[in-house]
Amino acid sequence: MTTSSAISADAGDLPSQFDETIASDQRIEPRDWMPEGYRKTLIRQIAQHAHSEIIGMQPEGNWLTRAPSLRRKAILMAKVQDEAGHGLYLYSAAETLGAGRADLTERLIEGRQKYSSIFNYPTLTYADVGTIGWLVDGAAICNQVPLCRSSFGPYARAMIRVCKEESFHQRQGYELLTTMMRGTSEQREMVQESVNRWWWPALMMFGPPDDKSPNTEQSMAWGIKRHTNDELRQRFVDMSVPQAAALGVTFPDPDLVWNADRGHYDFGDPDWSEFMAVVKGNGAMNVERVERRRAAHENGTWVRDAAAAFAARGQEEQR
Ligand code: BYC
Repeated sequence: MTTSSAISADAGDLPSQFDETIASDQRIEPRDWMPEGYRKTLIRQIAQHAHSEIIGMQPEGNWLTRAPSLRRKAILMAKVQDEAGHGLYLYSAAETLGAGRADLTERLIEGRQKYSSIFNYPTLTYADVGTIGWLVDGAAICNQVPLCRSSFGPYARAMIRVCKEESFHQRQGYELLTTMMRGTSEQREMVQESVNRWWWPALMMFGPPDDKSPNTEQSMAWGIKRHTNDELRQRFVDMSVPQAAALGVTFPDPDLVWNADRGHYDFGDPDWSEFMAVVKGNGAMNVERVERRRAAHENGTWVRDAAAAFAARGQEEQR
């Protein structure tokens, strides 16, 4: 739905039009006036999200050459390619706000823009492919389904397609782990060990606690975010506990217990000092992830140059 026609405010009063659009839960589109802070916040979040999708190809890509069967390899290859597509939808959404993709990529490889903390952990066993699908993509869905109702049109529309694909990713991860849990005792131990490593980092994906989240209040007021970090983290825990029971694994949290009064699971606090260290670049894989992205970007220079020359020649011929 477009915004301008639905708004009755005086055409000259652009800030009021913007406020009314947000208040009436309509979408802001790229051609609409928007406050500079709104535009900057969106570029920050969308770019960070796009970078996460692209960097997120690396941990799973690590297992492409060692997948245990042709079927598993084909599934994993399709999933990793999907992540590249998600990055492209998101960079395109950022471009509608005036942010160039080349510039955003430079910012990523110079360490001036962030990507999700989760991708700075290593994938040590093949079970990690399943655990990433189940918990990491599961957390991503929990976080991203509400973003389908984000106030900025291009971002919300990109999220609809991303979420559909993420749901498939989550199911393939859960199916992989289910298969391993029906296997040998070594395979079951491998799954449990993997879940133990990924549980806390998955909880950190939702960002710092609400009282330490500088951006949440304004982003909620603008309808960019629809829920706080803690609300979504709680939703994820509540959703994951019965799935873990069905799978036959446990989470490494002694404080995880059903609270009948709240109607939710209580759970322990992630190690926020570890989160801060990873976000600042000191996680196990930060340097390697960014270096690999830089090398891929540099190795692709000739492709971009060739594509630009081809497009220029096409334009020349049309004159
Ligand atoms: N990692 O005020 P806050 C995926 C930063 S893709 C790193 O709460 P906000 C997948 C935050 O940016 C997963 N940094 O911020 C892909 C801010 O720093 P700046 C990515 C984090 O934006 C491939 C500061 O901490 N998903 O799942 O209101 C394969 C304070 O935080 C993190 C998205 O990007 C973190 N975990 O809320 C498989 C979803 N958390 O920028 C799977 C869209 C926080 O002020 N993004 N920071 O310097 C969002 O929903 C929000 O940006 C967040 C953070 C909830 C992540």
